Amino acid sequence: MTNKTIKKTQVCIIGSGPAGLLLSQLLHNQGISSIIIDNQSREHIEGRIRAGVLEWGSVEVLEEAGVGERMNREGLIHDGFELSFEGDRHRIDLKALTGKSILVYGQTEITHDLIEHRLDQGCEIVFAAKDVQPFNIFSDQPKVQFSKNDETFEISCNYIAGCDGFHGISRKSIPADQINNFERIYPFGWLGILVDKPPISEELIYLNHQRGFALCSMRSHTRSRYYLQCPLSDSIDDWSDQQFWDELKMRLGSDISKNLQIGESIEKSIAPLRSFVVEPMRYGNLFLAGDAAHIVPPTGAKGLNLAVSDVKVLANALAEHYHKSNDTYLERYSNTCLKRIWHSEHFSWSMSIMMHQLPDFGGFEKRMQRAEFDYLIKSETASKLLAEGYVGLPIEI
Ligand code: FAS
Ligand code: PHB
Repeated sequence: MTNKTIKKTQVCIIGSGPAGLLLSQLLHNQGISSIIIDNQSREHIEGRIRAGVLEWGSVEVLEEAGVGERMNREGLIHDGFELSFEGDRHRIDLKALTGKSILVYGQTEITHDLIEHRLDQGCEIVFAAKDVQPFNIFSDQPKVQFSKNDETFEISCNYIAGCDGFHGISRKSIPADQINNFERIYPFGWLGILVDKPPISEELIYLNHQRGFALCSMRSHTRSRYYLQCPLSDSIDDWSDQQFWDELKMRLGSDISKNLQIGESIEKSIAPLRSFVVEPMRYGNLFLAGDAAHIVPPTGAKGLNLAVSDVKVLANALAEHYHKSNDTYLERYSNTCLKRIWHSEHFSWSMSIMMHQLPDFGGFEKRMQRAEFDYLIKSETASKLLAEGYVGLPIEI
C-alpha cells in the first residue's frame, strides 16, 4: 500500500491555464481556498502562445481580480478592426458602433501575471503532476489524486473545477451517457507565426483571399502575430519562414503588404479549428470551465474571453454557497454560462464561414460569403451586429 499524502482545500482546480488561475484568484479574493494542479511545467505553461484579444468585460474581471496593473500599462486599446474581402477593405468601428473597445494583450502575459500573483499570495500550484485523476465527483467529498516525484497525493475538497482544457482529464472523467457533445471540425487549420517586428497596421486585419484566410495581429508595437489558413494535413516543417512571408504577401495584396516588415519567427505553430460544446457543464461536484467545456474557432477571438466569463460566474456561485449557503447560483451555473457560450459559438462560426475558403464551397456559397461582406459595408445595422458580437455581451452571473 503506497503512502499517500492527504491535502485538504475547499476547491481543487485541475488546470493552471487562464481559467484555473483566474478562478483561484477570484476565490482567494473571496476568502475561499483552492489548490491548482497542472500536468505541465511552469515554463511550458508560460511559454504557450495562444490568444491575444480581450473583450472589455474580460479586462474588467482581470482588473477586479487584482491582476490588471501590467495589462493596463502594456495592453493596446483598439477601437476597431478591419475586414478585407478579395481586396475590398471595410473598417468595423467598434467604439462608434458599440461604445466599447477591445484590448490587445497576450494570453501568455495574462498567464504569467496570474501565476506570479497566485504564488506571491501563497497559493499552492502543483506543476508537472502525473496521473491526475478526479474521483467521487458525485459525493460531497470529491477527491483528486496525482503523483509527483514518485509520491502519491490526494486532495480532498468540496468542489472540483475542471479547467484542464479540451484534452484534459476532467471531462473524460464524466460517464459518457451523461454527456451531450456538440461539435463541428473545420477542414483547415491556422498556421501562426510570432515575430519581433512592428505590426503591419495599427489595428487587426481579418482577410478573405481566394488562396485562403489571413489575419494580421500583434502583441505590442514591436511584436507581431500573423496567421494563414492552411490544410490540416500540413505540418510546420512544410513552411519555412520565407514560404510563410511569400504566401502572406500574396494574400494581403500590394496595398496592405507594402507596410509588412518580415523577420525570423520566434514561434510557429498550427492550430486546428473546431467548434465544440459539452452540456451540461456540471456533474455532481465537478464544474467544467473554459476549453474543458467548449472550443471556438479563433476567428471570433472568443476562446480566452469565454474562459474568463465562465470562472467569473463560477467564482460568484461558490461565494454565494460559502458565504450565504445559497446554492441557486451553483445550480444555475451551467445554464447561465451556456447562454453566453452558444452566442459566442454562433458568432465565431459565422465569422469563420464568412472569412475562410471552405473546400466544399461552390460558386453559390462563395457568392453568399461576398453578399454577407457587401451587406456589412452597406448596412450600419449589420456592422453593429458584428461589432456587438466582437466586443462581447455583458457577463451575466
Ligand atoms: P488551457 O488549455 O489554456 O489550460 C488548461 C490547462 O490544463 C493547461 O495548463 C494544461 O497543461 C492543463 N491540463 C491539461 N490536461 C491536464 C491534466 N490531465 N491534468 C492536469 N492539468 C492538465 N483563442 C483566441 O482567442 N485566439 C487565439 O489565437 C487562440 N489560439 C489558440 C491556439 C491554441 C493551440 C489553442 C489550444 C487555443 C487557442 N485559443 C485562442 C483559445 C485559447 O485562448 C483558449 O480558449 C484558452 O487557452 C482557454 O483557457 P483554459 O480553459 O484555461 O484552457
Ligand atoms: C491573436 O492575436 O492571436 C488573435 C487575434 C484575434 C483572433 C485570433 C487570434 O481572432
